[in-house]
Amino acid sequence: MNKLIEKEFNQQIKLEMESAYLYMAMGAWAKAENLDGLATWMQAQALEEMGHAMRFHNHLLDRGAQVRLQNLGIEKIKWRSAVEAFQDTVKHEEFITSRIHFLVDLANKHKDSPARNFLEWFVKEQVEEEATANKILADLRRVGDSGHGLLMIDRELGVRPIALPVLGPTEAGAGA
Ligand code: OFO
Repeated sequence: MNKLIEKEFNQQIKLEMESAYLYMAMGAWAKAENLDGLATWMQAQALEEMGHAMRFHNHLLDRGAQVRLQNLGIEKIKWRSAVEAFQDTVKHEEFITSRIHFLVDLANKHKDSPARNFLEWFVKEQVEEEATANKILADLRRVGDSGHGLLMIDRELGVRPIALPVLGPTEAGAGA
C-alpha cells in the first residue's frame, strides 16, 4: 500500500473515532438535559462511527499495512441547545465528507483500486449522514428548539435502535 494512503487511512481512523467521541459527548450532554431520545440517537451514532473507524482499521490490516492509533482531540462537552448540537453535527459530517472525497482522489491518483472500491461505501454513507443530520436540524429549527415540538422530536429520535456496528473485513479479508 502506498505510504501516503496508509498515513491518511490512519488519520481517518482517528477522525472517525473523534466522530464517535463527539457524539458520545453530545449524548451525555443530552441525557443531562433530560433529552433522552436525543441521547439514545447520539449513542447509536457513536457506535456507528466506531464501526467506520474499524472499517479503515480492518482495511489497513487486510492490505498488510501498519495501523497507527493516535490521540483523540474532542473536548467540547456542552451545547446551548439541541439546535446547536445538530449544527455541530452537520458541520462535522460535512468535514468528514470532504475527507472521504480527498481519500477517493488520493486512491485514484495512486491507482489504488482496492482503496477506491473500499471508499465507495463511505461516499454513499456520507450522503446519508449529511441528509439525516440536516433533516433533524431543519425539524428542530421549525419547532424552535423548545416546548412540545422539541419533546415530540426527542421521542422520535429515541426510537433509533442502538446496534453493534458492521465492521467490514477482516476474518482474514473475508466478507467484503
Ligand atoms: Fe463516519 O460518518 Fe459520521 O462522522
